[in-house]
Amino acid sequence: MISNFHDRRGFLQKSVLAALSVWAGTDIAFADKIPQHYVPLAFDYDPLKDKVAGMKVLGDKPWNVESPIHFLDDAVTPVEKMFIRNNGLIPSEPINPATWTLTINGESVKAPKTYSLADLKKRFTPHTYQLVLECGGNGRSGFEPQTTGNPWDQGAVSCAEWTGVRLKDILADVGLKDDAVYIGYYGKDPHLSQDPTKVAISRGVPIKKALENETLIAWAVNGKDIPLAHGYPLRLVIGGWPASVSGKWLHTIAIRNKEHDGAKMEGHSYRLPIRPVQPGEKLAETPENFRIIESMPVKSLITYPQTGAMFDVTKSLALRGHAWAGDRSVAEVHTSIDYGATWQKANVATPKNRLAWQHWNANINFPKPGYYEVWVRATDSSGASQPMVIPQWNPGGYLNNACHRIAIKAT
Ligand SMILES: Nc1nc2c(c(=O)[nH]1)N[C@H]1C(S)=C(S)[C@@H](COP(=O)(O)O)O[C@H]1N2
Ligand SMILES: [Mo]
Repeated sequence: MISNFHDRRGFLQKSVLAALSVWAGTDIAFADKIPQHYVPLAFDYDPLKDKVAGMKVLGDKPWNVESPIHFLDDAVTPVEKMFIRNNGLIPSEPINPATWTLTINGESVKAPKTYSLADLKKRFTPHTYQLVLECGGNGRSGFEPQTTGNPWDQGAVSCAEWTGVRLKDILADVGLKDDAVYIGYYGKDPHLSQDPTKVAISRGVPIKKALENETLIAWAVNGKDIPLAHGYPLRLVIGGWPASVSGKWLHTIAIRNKEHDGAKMEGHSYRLPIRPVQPGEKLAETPENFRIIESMPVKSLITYPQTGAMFDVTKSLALRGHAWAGDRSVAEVHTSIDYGATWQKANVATPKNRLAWQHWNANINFPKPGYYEVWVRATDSSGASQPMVIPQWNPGGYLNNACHRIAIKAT
């Protein structure tokens, strides 16, 4: 394998030079002088160009960007407000959807098979679903002591409308062996080190989750091409589980006869200790001590009003937001304005489809002017509800689903 930009000796590939001159609309002067491994500015993609102003940038190597919570007020998250989570570099190679392929291989396929993007669109029935993608580390900044990993607040979540074909339809066409237990994805994003022998991330799910109707191989989001930062031209989309299983820039899915062992499947990556640990405790990172995170826990957000809002105490205040619960649905949402002493039941809408978030709203009256906090707490279809405070500390800082709170002032 060679780097996606330079050839084995480190020179810019001819195809890259060709794309560069198309971009520039002219010849590239001194093309032979472009230093080895240098990325021309024309390819220095800035994902913030495709975002609304005010997104929170956690870092640009790799690019990690989250939404302030009040940006998540839309019923369906617009791509301009979707968080970005990258483990490696955004592919800088000019991507040609006409030559892009998806290969299904691995120990548990009868024979490997490769599809062009056009094949996928032509040969299988497209489906559209609203799917919650939430980073397993969303809320990590709430843990004490801080863990390694991006210190997300609560904005590493989205629910957009994805269009593609069902992975199960493709796998039925490929033909699986009886011993298939897991899938693993591979994307085109280079490792941060640019070392072509290293993989930034390659995760997967058990075959049962992979074969659900809502597991899509998607080429569109909210009716348009997927933006480059979110996996153009093809990605896996698996709702309800840590979004790290939704591989971007997808080119291969391996069907495995054992748990997938790609990058970020090991150690404490996207895993929880099997027993409660003390905050800060160091636990040997062996498979016996950790289990892989599967369905995400129940959670809710107040997306309107935003914290800091002022309102007229003589009128009731219309609150709203979303709630979701991994593979389950949300049964109830409650709000409190008295620090959890009493709770009022909110209205909860049914989801657009399985694995979509559910909208809730409540009209609340406030007894007198003053400072208030509004807390929200959702309960899932199994009766589990969100903790009031930070849940069990864990070495990766995953699954903080503590109740969301806003501070507002009645005048
Ligand atoms: N190829 C590839 N796929 C990837 C990642 C990545 O770094 N490379 N990051 C994963 C993680 S950890 C998350 S949370 C989601 C984020 O999806 P988004 O950037 O479209 O919001 O993509 C997942 N898929
Ligand atoms: Mo993530």
